[in-house]
Amino acid sequence: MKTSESEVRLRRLLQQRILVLDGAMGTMIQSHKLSDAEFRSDRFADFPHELAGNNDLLSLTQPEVIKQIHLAFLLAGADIIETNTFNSTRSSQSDYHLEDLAYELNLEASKLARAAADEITATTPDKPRFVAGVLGPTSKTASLSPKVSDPGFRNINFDELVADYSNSTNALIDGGADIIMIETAFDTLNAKAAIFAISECFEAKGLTLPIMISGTITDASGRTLSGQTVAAFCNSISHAQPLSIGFNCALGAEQLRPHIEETAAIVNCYVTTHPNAGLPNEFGEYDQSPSEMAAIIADFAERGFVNVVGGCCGTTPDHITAICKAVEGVTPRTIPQLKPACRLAGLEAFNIDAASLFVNVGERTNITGSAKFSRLIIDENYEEALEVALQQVESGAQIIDINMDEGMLDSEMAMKIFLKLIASEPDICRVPIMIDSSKWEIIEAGLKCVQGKSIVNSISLKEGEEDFLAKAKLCLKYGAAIIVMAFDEKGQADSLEKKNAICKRSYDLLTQTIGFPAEDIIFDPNIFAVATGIEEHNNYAVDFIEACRYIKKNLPGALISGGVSNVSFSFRGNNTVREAIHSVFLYHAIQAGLTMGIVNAGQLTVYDDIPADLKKAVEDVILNKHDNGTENLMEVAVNYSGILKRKPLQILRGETPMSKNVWPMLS
Ligand code: THG
Repeated sequence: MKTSESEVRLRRLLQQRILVLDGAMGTMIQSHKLSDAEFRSDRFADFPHELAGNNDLLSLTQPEVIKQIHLAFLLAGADIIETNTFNSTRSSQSDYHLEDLAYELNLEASKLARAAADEITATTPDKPRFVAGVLGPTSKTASLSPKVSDPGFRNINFDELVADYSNSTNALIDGGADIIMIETAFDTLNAKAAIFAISECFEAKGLTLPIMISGTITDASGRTLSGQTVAAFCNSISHAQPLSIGFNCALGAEQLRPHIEETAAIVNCYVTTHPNAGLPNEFGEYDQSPSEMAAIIADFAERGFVNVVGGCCGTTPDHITAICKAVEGVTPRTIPQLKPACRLAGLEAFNIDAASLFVNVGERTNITGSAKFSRLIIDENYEEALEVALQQVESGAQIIDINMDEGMLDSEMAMKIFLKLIASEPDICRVPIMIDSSKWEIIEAGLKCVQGKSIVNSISLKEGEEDFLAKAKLCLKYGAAIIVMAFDEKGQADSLEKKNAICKRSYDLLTQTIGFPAEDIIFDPNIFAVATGIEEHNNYAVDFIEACRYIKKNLPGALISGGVSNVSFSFRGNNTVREAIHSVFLYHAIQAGLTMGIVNAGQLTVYDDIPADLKKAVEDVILNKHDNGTENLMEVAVNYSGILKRKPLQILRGETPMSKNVWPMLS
């Protein structure tokens, strides 16, 4: 796809200096004190609804006013001006019954800004000016319920937002914008819909523009309206590969300081901030003076936090002039080299890197893996089903796997309902979600309900390369990591050779054909049951463990997962023995490179607590040491039908580096 000339110019400038955005459109419009008749002009003179306050409409009815405001900010020194389109989505314009104007509003606003920028660039060709086409947050939130009594309710969904943002983005591009800016994002799911729409528009038009994303933090807790921390927000939108990430609006520059400082340290793109002119006063106005605001911004610049600065509510051309002076000659922040990591998020960020400890994924919210959960979902007892999820998190699950695959159920509906309900439970949704289904439709429906960065469980080469890569590309657009099963056109890999070959083929296709980041690929080389009495199954655990070693060594950056409870299926009914099998299996698989396991988070037995005779019998089976391992384990197992001593998983979590062999030291 084509990179625009203006992007090349913009990126060159960003390496040289701190760039300046414009200030508030709204404040400037207010100062014109336009009458209702002026808002309407001839075209909307007889429109039967109130239009005063619809600032975006002025791009059509008072284009000169808007252009003059752009010119004033450009003359004040702004390098980048923002289109007057903050509310030009269908969803926001529907408040004025003008949703059908959305395309035209974006188009004309983009043209106006383009004309103003070009006019000033012509006078100072050494200082080119840029137009950022603004996509606002809309007046609705896709991950929050507007009804306190109905937490699963939403007044907008992902698909509606994508359609809305596509329409706006196309118009902004058609009008000549250099940049697309997702601004004042307060619900990350809305922002993710915008990212999805933008990438579809770019594909359709065969071009790309730089994307700037600016979130907003609305209260002192330092979280977005939808409850995410700064780091979680950054992880959840990084798949846009934005030119910049930053924060604007809300509480003013000083209040943004810790968040901008944090952002500067954790994102590998440019950092922006365009705060309000201080905290609002008792009349809801912003009265921080240009010099006061510029002093704070100057400090951000000198500390190396920022690459682009500007103003939001209450800022005037005088503020922009002062900000330009404040950052002139100050070295822009250098983009840090981040270590490779799988950066997931719920309400909080969860990063997995080479130094991470073994990661527990809760398995109990699986309708095929738990009779209890299945009954609750079929009975539509979602309240208690949420308890199951909460228990997993409280017992140490750092991610929860959710599976609703069940023939008797509308699984897609159940997945959507459950994920929306989870989104209202901060004690659950602080962790990332693993969306588990054998049906792509269910996975995709799930992806449209989560604001964080999730894991898709799973995709594979089962239906061929084309289908595999199409799904992987969609995961990139939704912003999800992926579990790739060792499964190809011929079936599930049941030998080490097949596991290795399929994982290698999948890795090469993903990384080389579509540039999928290796850190977001999680291989699952199939954990099958051992000790089944069938001789061909005896080496299954060994093959899995050896496949882990192979992936770790040969597929750099990729992670490894598996459904641990599968391995002990033949001992169903004897939990003591099953837990011992899991513990021994994990002990060896983690050393071989296993990153994470889908486990019963509340019930992992400590390796050292397993009685010696049981441990030996289990180890012989797991490592397939001799032909009569299964018979031997069955004999030993009859002595262990009780409960083994358990330790809270938190202890395990703190002390199990994937890379190191510390399990025996735990007891
Ligand atoms: N790989 C990937 N995803 C997976 C699996 C995998 N998802 C599903 C499954 N396998 C992992 N999850 C479970 C969940 C529960 C059990 C096994 C695997 C389980 N359940 C008990 C049983 O069936 O005996 C519980 C019975 C009950 O409580 O009702 O063993 O391999 N990528």
